[in-house]
Amino acid sequence: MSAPLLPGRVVSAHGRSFVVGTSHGPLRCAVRGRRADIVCGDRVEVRATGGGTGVIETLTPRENLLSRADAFHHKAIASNIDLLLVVTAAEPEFSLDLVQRCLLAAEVQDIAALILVNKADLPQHAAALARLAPLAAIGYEVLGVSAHGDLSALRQRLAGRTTLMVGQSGMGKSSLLNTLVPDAAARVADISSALNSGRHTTTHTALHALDADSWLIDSPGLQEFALAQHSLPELEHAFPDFRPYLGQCRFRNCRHRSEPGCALVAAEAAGRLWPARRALLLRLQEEREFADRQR
Ligand SMILES: Nc1nc2c(ncn2[C@@H]2O[C@H](COP(=O)(O)OP(=O)(O)OP(=O)(O)O)[C@@H](O)[C@H]2O)c(=O)[nH]1
Ligand SMILES: [Mg+2]
Ligand SMILES: [Zn+2]
Repeated sequence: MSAPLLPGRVVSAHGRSFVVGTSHGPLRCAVRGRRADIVCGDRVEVRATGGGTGVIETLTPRENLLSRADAFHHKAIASNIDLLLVVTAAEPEFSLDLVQRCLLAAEVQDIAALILVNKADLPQHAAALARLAPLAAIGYEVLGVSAHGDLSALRQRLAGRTTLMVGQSGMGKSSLLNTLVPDAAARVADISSALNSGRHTTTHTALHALDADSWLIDSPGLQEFALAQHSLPELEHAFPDFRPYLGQCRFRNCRHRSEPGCALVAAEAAGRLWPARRALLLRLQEEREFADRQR
């Protein structure tokens, strides 16, 4: 007689080898059949096969899946996310383009997002906050923290949820994890060695339990975040600041470049939109159109 099915949550996924957290502890699992698209955060049912191993038998339908895709590759990051933490810091310098792309990815999946500005202890912290002011004005929440300081405000936001941290290398995601989950033992490299070697400290996405019903997922540093899997209307609607103007352009198929009667161009000219937003939309359009030409 085979062992009963155990509910579990995918802690990490390396190729076709998975670690699944269960009430019986973590199990190193293979997956039944040919499917290998299981990702960190997935809820699954496993059958224990002894010696700390098991087989993933079923995948529970996902609430959402955060992913990125360019013309050639689709990369799933994690699933069943309640909150996306976009982690930035005073140094090294962060890319506003990348921050916005992370926010758009969350928006497309209807996942709440919070921008963290880590390293509040550094003198350049105020300047980092100032760079994010246009996003705060759009309505995104920005929270300053120090991974080595008081994280109670952040802890409150994580309670009862699954939170995914994303961001560039060196922003302090793993440091935050280590403070919040002291036994996470995430490797935190000295920043200079991490940057000089051109390698990222964190090499795999992994889920950690904060308590019985709160989870925190750390992910490797991002250098780019392509959104070419999304249609142009999906991308436009992922800009909350554009929504009052969408459908108001003279031409139904307006690309918001230099068409007459473009509502976005007009709003921008009137100072009601941050110009970096439409510039980003145009880059995303080009990337999507490039991807379409490869198909
Ligand atoms: N001063 C200061 N340094 C910090 C803080 N948080 C992290 N650091 C330092 O920043 C460097 C990078 O931290 P990590 O936690 O490895 O950054 P990461 O975002 O996980 O980087 P990747 O894994 O490469 O994506 C380390 O040297 C940390 O000690 C902070 O709040 N203040
Ligand atoms: Mg890390
Ligand atoms: Zn337009």
